[in-house]
Amino acid sequence: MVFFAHIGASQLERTICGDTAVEGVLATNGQTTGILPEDCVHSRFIILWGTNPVTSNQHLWPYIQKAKSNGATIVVVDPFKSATAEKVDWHIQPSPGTDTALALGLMHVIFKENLQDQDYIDRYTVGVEELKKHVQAYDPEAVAQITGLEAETIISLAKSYAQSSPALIRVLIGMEHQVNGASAFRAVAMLPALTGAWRQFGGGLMHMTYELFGASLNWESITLPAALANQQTRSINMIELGKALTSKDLSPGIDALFVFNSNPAVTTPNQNLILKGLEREDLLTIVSEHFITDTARYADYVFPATSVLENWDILDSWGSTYININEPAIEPLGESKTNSELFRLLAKEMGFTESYLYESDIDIVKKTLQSDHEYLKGITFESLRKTGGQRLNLPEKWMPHVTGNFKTKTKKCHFYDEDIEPNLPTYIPREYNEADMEKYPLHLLTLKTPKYLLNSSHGNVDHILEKEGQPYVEIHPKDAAIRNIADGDELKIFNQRGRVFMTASISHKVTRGVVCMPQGYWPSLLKGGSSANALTDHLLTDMGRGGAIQEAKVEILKV
Ligand SMILES: Nc1nc2c(c(=O)[nH]1)N[C@H]1C(S)=C(S)[C@@H](COP(=O)(O)OP(=O)(O)OC[C@H]3O[C@@H](n4cnc5c(=O)[nH]c(N)nc54)[C@H](O)[C@@H]3O)O[C@H]1N2
Ligand SMILES: Nc1nc2c(c(=O)[nH]1)N[C@H]1C(S)=C(S)[C@@H](COP(=O)(O)OP(=O)(O)OC[C@H]3O[C@@H](n4cnc5c(=O)[nH]c(N)nc54)[C@H](O)[C@@H]3O)O[C@H]1N2
Ligand SMILES: [Mo]
Repeated sequence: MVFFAHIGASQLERTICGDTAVEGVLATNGQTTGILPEDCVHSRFIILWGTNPVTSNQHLWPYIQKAKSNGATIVVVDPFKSATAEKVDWHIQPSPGTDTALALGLMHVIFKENLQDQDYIDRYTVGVEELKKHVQAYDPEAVAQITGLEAETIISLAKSYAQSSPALIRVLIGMEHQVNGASAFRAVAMLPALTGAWRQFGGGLMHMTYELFGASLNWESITLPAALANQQTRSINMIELGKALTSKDLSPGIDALFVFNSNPAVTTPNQNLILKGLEREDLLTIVSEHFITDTARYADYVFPATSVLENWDILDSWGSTYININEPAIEPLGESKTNSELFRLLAKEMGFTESYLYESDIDIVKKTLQSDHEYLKGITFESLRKTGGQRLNLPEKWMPHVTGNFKTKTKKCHFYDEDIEPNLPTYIPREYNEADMEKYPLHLLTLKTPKYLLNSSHGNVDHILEKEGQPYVEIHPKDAAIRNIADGDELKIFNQRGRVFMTASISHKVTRGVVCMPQGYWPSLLKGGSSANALTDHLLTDMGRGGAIQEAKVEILKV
């Protein structure tokens, strides 16, 4: 990053993952660090809201199972019957992108049944009267219309949640890839304050833990020097890469693209527009990679990158409280270089002399750990080399909001915020024109369901693809019947942006009007040369400038 700042390159808004979710939770709580993963074993009612830990958060799942064996009821709220939804007590399957309405509907019932914790609300929250008024419009019947759920389900979920203790809601990022993704997180994050769930150990919201590392590691030593940080350079949003590479309006246009740690030809929405951009003869494309990915195929230069076996690194976490050191097991093979070594070599070739361009990886690791913060007490470069990884030195019982202590400007939980538009989370669906809705009536989810892929990583490894098996598009029996589709038929799934060929799996994993296909497959390895993101759009979310990737509409034909 220092190297790119030094040469004055455009900045990248790296918002494809987490920013929308975080923005929503921050609006309500001012911080995302709620309940810690291990502490969910104390919960008696757990809602896994738009997250699929059996596949995507495997280190959390054993704790959820422990909670279950301790007597907890486990609920999943997900428009798709994920691997997790198949294993829990209660799967609630709303239409995609309707969680804001569902959360407000639960609040409606909680107020109506007088199940709120008035004392907690009075002491530690802002705007309850506005919220009460606002949720009047979200009665169970209205919310049933929006979400496709039964009104009874909404009432029953609200009562079970509010009457269980400790009650935990686990969110990660799943529902952020919708146009109103941040509003959904903002609304869901209000529930534990409304019911006072934060008062109990194991009750509240579980989201991210990265703030613990943000507070304790020595970031100052490795951030940009002030002179560079204050430079005025434009930002390009990574969601809009295709648009940025092909736009005639961008001035100056993009002449060179440097890709590392990412495979946008597979993972970024509007795949065909990205490929069109990558095909430009006048674009200099440089990729640092382990493999010739579908992005690297378009590169003018490919540089071999080291793997985790060959480089020093320090690993903080999104979801755990452990800090780990990565020590190279072997010397870099062949000509492979760590990302930072590649930038140092480029800086040298370019004749730059600033010392900040030349810090070694091990120095960066050591400096990051130089901190007097109490969370890092007993954690040093030497101790990490011995242990490999250590838990942050956190207080015995982590109960962040037992007595309020929110990190908002008022130090209270914000049901209402005069500085955010709208002032209360509001269900605002995307409006489609009628002609498009007729042409592309099915809502497409493109999900990280493959068991052995990590996003697009490993998507080129034969034995992994073999274990993964054939990719299927899930379609509801009624949607299949009206299209004369039988199980196992070859299908073309298409919209304005592209088409993907995949085999039909007729199932109740999706509700009527929703279809689902796996994300992660490389387009070059699928029939027709397109994969899931050929159908998604580079539309941005309501807050946080993330991507509304799961907002795609498609039609399906038998081929
Ligand atoms: N095995 C494996 N593990 C991974 C990854 C991987 O690729 N493979 N990727 C890693 C990454 S980068 C991340 S960010 C995490 C993500 O982990 P999660 O937060 O679990 O997110 P996703 O897997 O994207 O989606 C989780 C669920 O959200 C649901 N969902 C989609 N739209 C909505 C909606 O509008 N409302 C609701 N309620 N639910 C919705 C989907 O159907 C899906 O089942 O996983 C990480 N772990
Ligand atoms: N349709 C759809 N699209 C999605 C999602 C979805 O659910 N649906 N999920 C989104 C999410 S949450 C995320 S996080 C993104 C992830 O998208 P990406 O960030 O593009 O993640 P990967 O596909 O894992 O690509 C990482 C690449 O970096 C390479 N790599 C690994 N280590 C190194 C290294 O040390 N140096 C260098 N130079 N390269 C290295 C790997 O070989 C791999 O090719 O995808 C997003 N895209
Ligand atoms: Mo992600």
